[in-house]
Amino acid sequence: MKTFVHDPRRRLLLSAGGGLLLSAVLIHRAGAADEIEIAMSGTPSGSRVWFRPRGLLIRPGQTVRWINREAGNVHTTTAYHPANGKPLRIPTAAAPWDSGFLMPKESFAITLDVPGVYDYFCRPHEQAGMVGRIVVGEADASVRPYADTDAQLPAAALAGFPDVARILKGSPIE
Ligand SMILES: [Cu+2]
Repeated sequence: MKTFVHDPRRRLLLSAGGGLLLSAVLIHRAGAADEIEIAMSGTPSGSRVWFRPRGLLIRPGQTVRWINREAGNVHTTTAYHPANGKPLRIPTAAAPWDSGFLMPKESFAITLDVPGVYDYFCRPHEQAGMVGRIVVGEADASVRPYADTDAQLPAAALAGFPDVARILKGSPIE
């Protein structure tokens, strides 16, 4: 329930009393039981930006929702895919996504069904290393995925992908 702690509705309801909080919890569970949040955030000055977690393991069919948790910066979540002008770094059978610019508090969700490794980035901040990696189901931990396209990515982006073996251990990687 870590994502829920950051929900601004909860803070409001907490101050309004326990009864209201209980109903908020029930609504949350009914509406987003299987969604996993990835926050888009950064330092107030914008000097550092990130997806959190940037490394995530999910089951096929789970939904991931990116939310812009900043007050004054826009972000995107964009799959590394030729449709987005980038090399392919998601499973070949998977559909690409591009959220477009998300203003503060806006969000974008997708459901990932095809097992494998998904690399994605933020359009305005790829050069600053704002990237993430999701492993859906199983993946080969012994190979470095998409190594053939590494040279086409900014160094800061490449440095941002957690190792698949580390993601497969199961704990979200900040
Ligand atoms: Cu960004």
